[in-house]
Amino acid sequence: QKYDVAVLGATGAVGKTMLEVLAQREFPINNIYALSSERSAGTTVEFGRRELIAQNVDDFDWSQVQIGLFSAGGSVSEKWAPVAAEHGVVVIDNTSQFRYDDEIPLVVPEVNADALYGFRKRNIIANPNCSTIQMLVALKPIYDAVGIERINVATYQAVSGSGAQAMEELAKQTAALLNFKEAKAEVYPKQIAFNVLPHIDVFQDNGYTKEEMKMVWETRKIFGDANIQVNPTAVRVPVFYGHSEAIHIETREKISAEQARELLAKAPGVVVMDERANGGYPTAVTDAAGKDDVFVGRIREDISHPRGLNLWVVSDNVRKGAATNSVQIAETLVREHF
Ligand code: 2RA
Repeated sequence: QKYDVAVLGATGAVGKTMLEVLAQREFPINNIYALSSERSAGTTVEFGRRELIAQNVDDFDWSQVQIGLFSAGGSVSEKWAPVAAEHGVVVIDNTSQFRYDDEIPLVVPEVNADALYGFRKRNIIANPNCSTIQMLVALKPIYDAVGIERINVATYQAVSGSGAQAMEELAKQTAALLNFKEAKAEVYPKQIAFNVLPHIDVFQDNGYTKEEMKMVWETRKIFGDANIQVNPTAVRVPVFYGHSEAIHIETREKISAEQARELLAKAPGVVVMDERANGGYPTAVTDAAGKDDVFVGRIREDISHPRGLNLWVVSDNVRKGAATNSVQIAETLVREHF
């Protein structure tokens, strides 16, 4: 069977990648519609070897499609996801708009595909935040084997997570500085080139940022564990594609680095790169960018805690962190639920 699919936000970094991944993975598509705001309507986007013209979502007839992949900002999803859902469209939403709604599944197929059984309640499925996705793909096998009580994580997040203007800012600042000119900070509050900013999304009353709290809220919902303790620090780094994470967990039962390595090597969606030698670890630029896997290295027992384990986790934030996870949800749906 083939499906009629719409991508809303088709001219943005994630939307373009959704189209790229749908084509690359040969998702069974009958008709494909690229949807955008009025401002971006008319823009040409690629779908495999085809070119699509982005249509204004305001004029779109949702009865034409069965699946909608959304990534055009929370307010756009808030407006159009219920409209599409009422037409029977299954919406897979990459924004944070619906993630914390108890009636809406928040899904990483390798981690909690069973949560999809509830999707018909609202016909909306939420795609988790990129920094949560890669962390939980890596932690799932360990969580199932020995339980996890606490997660400390520091993230090193690429500027593509902020969108095209942020990528342009990094490039412009870098060029300016290399030419002994002043680096102007407009997208970010401070210079990002050759610098790191401990600030992603808005500050909360507890001193954490919303990006950090998303990792707490989403980990608990996806693992179905209201008691797991999560302590993130989310940092923006001068990298274009690929988020990196230094993860320190406290497990319920002791697990050795070797046991963890063996579990991870068999885990779906995980690639272990863990040699204690030069280059024996994954990095965003050399290994993760452009790929769909979650790469894990620097696996070692925590010398400061009897049941502690440390991991270094890297993944392409636009692909597995957004577009590919969304397409994998759609693949799981058509394979098992439609
Ligand atoms: C970021 N995870 O990296 C957020 C949203 N994509 O900016």
